[in-house]
Amino acid sequence: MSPSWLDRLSGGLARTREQLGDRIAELVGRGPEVGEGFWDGLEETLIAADMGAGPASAITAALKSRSRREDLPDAAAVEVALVDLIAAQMPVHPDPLAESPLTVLFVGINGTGKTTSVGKIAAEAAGAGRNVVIGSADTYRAAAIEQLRVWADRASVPIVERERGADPASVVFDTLAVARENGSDLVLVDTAGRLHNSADLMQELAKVQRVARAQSVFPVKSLLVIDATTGQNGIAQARAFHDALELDGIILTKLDGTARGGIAVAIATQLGLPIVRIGVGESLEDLRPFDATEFARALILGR
Ligand SMILES: Nc1nc2c(ncn2[C@@H]2O[C@H](COP(=O)(O)OP(=O)(O)OP(=O)(O)O)[C@@H](O)[C@H]2O)c(=O)[nH]1
Ligand SMILES: [Mg+2]
Repeated sequence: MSPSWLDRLSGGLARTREQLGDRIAELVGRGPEVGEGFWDGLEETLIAADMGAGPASAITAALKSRSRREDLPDAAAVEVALVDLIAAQMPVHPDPLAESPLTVLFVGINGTGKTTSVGKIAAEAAGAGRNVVIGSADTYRAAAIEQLRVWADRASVPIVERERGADPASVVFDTLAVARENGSDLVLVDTAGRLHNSADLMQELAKVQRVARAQSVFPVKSLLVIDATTGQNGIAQARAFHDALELDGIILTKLDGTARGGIAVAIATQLGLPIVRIGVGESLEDLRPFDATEFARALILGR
């Protein structure tokens, strides 16, 4: 039997959990007279996991006040309380991808997991009975079109593509025409990776979005795909893309590739945008909706 999502999530977060767990155990092992040193150490540990200074400080302060009010007798009790407090930091949002009908643009810097996310979400949605069409608006590389076609075939979903070098906005135009013909209720558009500090490329993307908004009879959502291994730079990417496009959410991939998976907490608390999906591996089953409590448990307790 293939592992369940919770096993995959827990496995994906193992590197972060080991570091956090080791440091928390070390801190707790110093004895019952928990002093300021303990709290400073905890805060540093959370920052080292990339949760961000603000959330790390808020979580530490809340745990400190809880430990004064209640008796937290041992490491296990501290860990359970920590799970609650980490989860409580992260706002809950409805899943934007649950909306129907819908057009979705996938944007982000190079190599973050845009194309594979389009493929995985197409397969998931088609499996759930939605009428999906994929648009291949990454026209820079022939390989990008090929790669997306493989995913589309696997999901048995139609794909709209044009020759390499074509205007990405024109692919969006064509894709939306096919969606109307097919009576589709979910349009997923892949775009080329681009640096958030390249003004030309950001303008090109804004044009793609304008065409989508003008041509789509469905609401248009723009999701930024962030690679968790880029750490705090992901926050900077999100701010730049949000300025250009007004994002609707984040897909956070490659949490399995880092010991700094706390970046999900920083993103969830600092951007005011929902984390729509998280990725913990390359297979279809490794991209799933984000649940704050599930995530916090897997991060700290591993189950
Ligand atoms: N380990 C791991 N690998 C992932 C995850 N998500 C995506 N990948 C891998 O990351 C690599 C890049 O993914 P793509 O989907 O091609 O990335 P992209 O953003 O479309 O890249 P460009 O189009 O070049 O900008 C692929 O090998 C994916 O399998 C994840 O959650 N974990
Ligand atoms: Mg791609």
